[in-house]
Amino acid sequence: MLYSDWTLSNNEYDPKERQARDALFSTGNGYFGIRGFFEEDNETIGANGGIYMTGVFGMGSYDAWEGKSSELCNLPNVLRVCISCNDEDIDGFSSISDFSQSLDMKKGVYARRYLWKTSDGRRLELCFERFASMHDIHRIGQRITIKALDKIDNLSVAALLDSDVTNLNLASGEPFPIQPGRNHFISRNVRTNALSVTLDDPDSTVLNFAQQTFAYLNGKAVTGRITTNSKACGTAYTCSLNKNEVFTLEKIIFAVTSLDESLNPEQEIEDFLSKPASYEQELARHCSALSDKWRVADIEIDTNTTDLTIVRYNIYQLLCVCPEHTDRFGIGARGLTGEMYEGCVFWDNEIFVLPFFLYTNPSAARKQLMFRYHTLDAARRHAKNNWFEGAMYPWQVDRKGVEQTPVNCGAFYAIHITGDIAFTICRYWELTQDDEFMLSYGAEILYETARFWVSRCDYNSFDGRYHILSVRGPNEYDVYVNDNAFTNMMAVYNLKSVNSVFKKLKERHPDEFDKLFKRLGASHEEISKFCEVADKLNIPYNAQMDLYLEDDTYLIRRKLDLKRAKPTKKRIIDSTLPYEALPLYQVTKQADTVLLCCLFPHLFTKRQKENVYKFYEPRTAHDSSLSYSPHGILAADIGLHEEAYRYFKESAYLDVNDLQLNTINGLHFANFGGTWQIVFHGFAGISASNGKLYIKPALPTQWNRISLHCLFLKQTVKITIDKSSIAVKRLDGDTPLTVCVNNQDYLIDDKPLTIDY
Ligand code: IFM
Repeated sequence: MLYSDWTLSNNEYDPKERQARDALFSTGNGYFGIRGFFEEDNETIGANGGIYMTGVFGMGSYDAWEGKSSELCNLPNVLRVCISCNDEDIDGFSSISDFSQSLDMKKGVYARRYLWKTSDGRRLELCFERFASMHDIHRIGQRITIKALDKIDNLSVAALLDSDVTNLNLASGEPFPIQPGRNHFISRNVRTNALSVTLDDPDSTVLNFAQQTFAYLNGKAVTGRITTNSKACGTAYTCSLNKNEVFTLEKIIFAVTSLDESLNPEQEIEDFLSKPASYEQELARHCSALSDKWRVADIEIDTNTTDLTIVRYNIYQLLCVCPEHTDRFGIGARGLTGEMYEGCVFWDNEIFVLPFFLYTNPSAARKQLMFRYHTLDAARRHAKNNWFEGAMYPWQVDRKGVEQTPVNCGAFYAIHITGDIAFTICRYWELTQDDEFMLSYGAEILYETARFWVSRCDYNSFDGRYHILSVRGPNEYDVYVNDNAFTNMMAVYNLKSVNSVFKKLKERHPDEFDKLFKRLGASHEEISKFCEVADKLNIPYNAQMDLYLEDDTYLIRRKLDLKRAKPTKKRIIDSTLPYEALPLYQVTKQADTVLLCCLFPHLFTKRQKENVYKFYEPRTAHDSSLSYSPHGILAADIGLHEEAYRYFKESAYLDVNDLQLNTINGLHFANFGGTWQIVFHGFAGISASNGKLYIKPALPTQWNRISLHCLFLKQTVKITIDKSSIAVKRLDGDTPLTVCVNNQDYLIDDKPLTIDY
């Protein structure tokens, strides 16, 4: 892989790596996610493309908790192109040379190039580029340039909208060849350059697509002919090319679905078709919209490593996945870049992804939290169906917030997600002071989830403590345990938050607060109960070791020889020991108590954090992509600079190096958010608590300086950190902000301030 400033590229064509690279070179705009697939491929699994839309799910293949599962739907391949040269199809790639593919993250453009030879040795240079518009999210641009390096008598290029696709089903990768998945279209309507399909989901969602194509020979327009069959439509062009002549195809695609807030999708399609689009204009608008996002999101790093580019790559993918246009859909664990986990949303979103948005684009974070509000009824139903009170957020959800984990696969235990959502709601409020959100939505979630915890805790009269039995914490190798410290502390936070949030709301908005209190059927007795359970909830801790324990049995389990259990990159459960064996051992699949120290950096003493890191780090298998970043953050916090940098590398380059061996199934979005967090919370050492911004830098030796923007209390702050000083500048707003460095508070008004550390 090659790294240069804003561009990630690859110059090797390796058929075995191709589908993993398709995921790596994904692009998107929060509405579409488009893998880096070869649009001219009509032969392999890649012929199915790999284009997804946020919230668009078809019928899945197994029984979930409320009926059939759903799965992220692979859309019609709207980028399909059939190219033939002197009657030979360009879709077998064995004879290509000079291959390159690159992602320009500043422009948001994915490009590919290679040379191809006909069987009688005539050569063509083919270049492809595409973007999903950040300006008008319903649009995709595609440009293909074909240059004849020898005379070509007959070049034929058909630009199609093709519904003859199935899901990729790349999880069936072994044994090769990959078996295609389902086709989700129960009916199709094919017209001139327009196509609509109806999905097999319970709502019979309709997706409408249209395209405009423009072709040029050496810059002069060429006329095409309409082509349609029962599944595809498009425009085809033929021409002959002398040596060095160039054929160019430009195409703009437009999509609108019955899930959009559009009153008349058909009319929108007609409007699109009737106004000629321009590729260059769409591209320019897209680049400018993306550059607005980069203005706040970018992190500049002065280093002679490739880290600047890879950090930008991690951030770029977060920008591409965020559905800023809606508050109805959450961000899935693999975003819109693959089908693993059926496209579902997990705690990955709140704990790993959203911190990036909380500090760089709070309104996008609010929309993600609103997704949880819109699915609160599903969480209430989930609690009731499992004989609990209040709202129990399911572990893995589709757009309706319904549990999608296969039945009997542990979702019943994975309840920390409920506390994780409550935690992030409080973080959002603390960072933005968005009282309207808290009064109208957030407080209701906090109250209902607190009710859940009370009904989920058990009181033991022998020790006078509450306990949470039978749970699966972040360490999923503990099939289930009692009193997982992570789960219990999130529950405590959730339970206590009701009292503290309500006090502030009452103070600031007495009338609205009274209405809220009534609406929730709240009572002071119930709130006292929340506090009582929180105060008496057992948090496993060994006083002699000053160590927080993952659960109540971790210390008495056997030691596991990790070298033996994990001799390769493969997960333990995929190589040496079955799931059932693991609760016998002191083995942690992914950061658990370590993560707790990252979420509550001001709660634990330095010694406690060191003890947690030293104890759990050697016992952690990192068999999940969610493991590296918390280790990096905590290592930075306790001054283990080299360890922190090592974990940063694992996290930042995770998909590029296919560290988890499953990038083919989609990129790891929690890890992208985690990488950002290592830089922001770890290396820059920024955290917020009680209305202050804390800065405790821990720059890696390989980095000389970092410079970033963050939003805090509705104001944008620019922070530049070098080896010995911190420069802070407020860029907008007029409220002085408090920044705390080395236990000293500094007031930031409209003058920049430099603080030595
Ligand atoms: O949410 C995670 C979980 O923590 C580990 N397994 C994968 C899930 C989705 O990323």
